[in-house]
Amino acid sequence: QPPSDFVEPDELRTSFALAMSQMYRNEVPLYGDLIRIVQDVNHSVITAQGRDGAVRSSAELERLTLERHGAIRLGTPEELLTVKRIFALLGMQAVGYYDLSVAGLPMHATCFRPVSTISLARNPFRVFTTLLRPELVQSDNARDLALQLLEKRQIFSQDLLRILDVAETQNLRLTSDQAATLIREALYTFSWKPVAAATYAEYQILRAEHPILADIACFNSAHINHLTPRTLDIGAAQIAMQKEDMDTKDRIEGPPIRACPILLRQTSFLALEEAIRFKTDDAGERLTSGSHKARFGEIEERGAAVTPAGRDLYDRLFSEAMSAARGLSPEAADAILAKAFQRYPDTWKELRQRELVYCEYRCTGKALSPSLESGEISESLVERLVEQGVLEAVPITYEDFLPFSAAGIFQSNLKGNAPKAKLEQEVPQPCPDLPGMEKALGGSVLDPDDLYSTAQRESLISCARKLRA
Ligand code: OOG
Ligand code: NI
Repeated sequence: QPPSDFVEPDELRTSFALAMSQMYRNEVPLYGDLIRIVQDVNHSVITAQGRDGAVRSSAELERLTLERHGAIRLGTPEELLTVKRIFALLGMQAVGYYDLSVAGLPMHATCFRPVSTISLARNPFRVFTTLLRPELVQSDNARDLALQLLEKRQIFSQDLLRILDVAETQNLRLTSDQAATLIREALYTFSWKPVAAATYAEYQILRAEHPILADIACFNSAHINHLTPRTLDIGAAQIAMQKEDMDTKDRIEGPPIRACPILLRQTSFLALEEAIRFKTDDAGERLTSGSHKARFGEIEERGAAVTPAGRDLYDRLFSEAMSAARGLSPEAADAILAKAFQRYPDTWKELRQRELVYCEYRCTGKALSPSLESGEISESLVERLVEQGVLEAVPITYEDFLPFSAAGIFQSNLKGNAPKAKLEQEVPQPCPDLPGMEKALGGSVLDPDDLYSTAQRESLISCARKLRA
């Protein structure tokens, strides 16, 4: 094959994300409503902000319109390895480690996403991918049953496995025919199965232990459980969701409203109760009707990526506010959070000067002024150039997730579903296992901070080159 016949990974990722969005819209019509709401809100924000707002070019608008993240929950290291091979073909790698034991969940996660500035600008499609940690399941009986069910299932088709092998002999590239097969077969893995792979009795044993355990182990797929569009105003989008009678979460996760948005804020509508048929015995000849809750709708607003110092300050203020808010109403919690975050600088200039956020620097075209040499020494050179309008500092978008927000989203979907004693009385002991995740992945997860600081540094190097020329 001449190289030009191969589909570029960035292009394949966009085709895949569009196909997944179409599939999810067919499966969950409320998702279509969510997309409409978010697009209306975004349109109003862009119109109100004009040319100096969050979206300044048609490329930025295209990224925003395409932008989604999804989530899947996997049962075994073998499943994770195959999923990693699928995402590699779409130009997505494992970035970051999320310990969900902080929320009493027997699982940990990573995110598959593109990593280069260019690929992110084209389509930042990401998939939050959780992996079961059987060692954290308390009941021996439930753990053994879950592992037995997982051992028996095959969530990947033979055609999918074949195309992965082919791609790997073609330097991770596919022709357009092969790409179509990959998309079709991979979507099958991520689709909803209305007939469970477990008997109703098995399902109930796992669900009594933990609803997430039943979701992970009882189906012959790693169904996508939400697909999240990005909004420019999550407050307005949440109000619009409520106007359409969507059963929304009672608080927005993440930082409070700020003049300079950082990290991410998320909210969701709660998981739907969906009809499922279960086997009554292992032979599976007779089926019985039941239901299952897994799929929900989520929206998010993304702000600037923060440096380790910025993240430290965020974590400190956040956990301080959340312990003070324990047991209070959502409104009271939000007020406490807003008050705590008065101590988080909220102008881009101060955020930059205190090195709390990452920025991409661009040359504006304005020449260096002769006074440069005699300027204030106390300010950094870069900051002076920004002040003089020679450089423009554009905050880098946060492309990752927050473990406590993820935990909050999980918990909101378990409400009234899990035995209360398990969720509220036990104080979860955080027990991260990054080496375990990396062993399952057969490689390391990338550090998000390395990616952001490299993007910032490279933008400065390229500005320096232009200014010297
Ligand atoms: C994932 C929940 C976390 C997010 O955006 O942090 C999440 C799941 O329920 O599988 O959606
Ligand atoms: Ni999500």
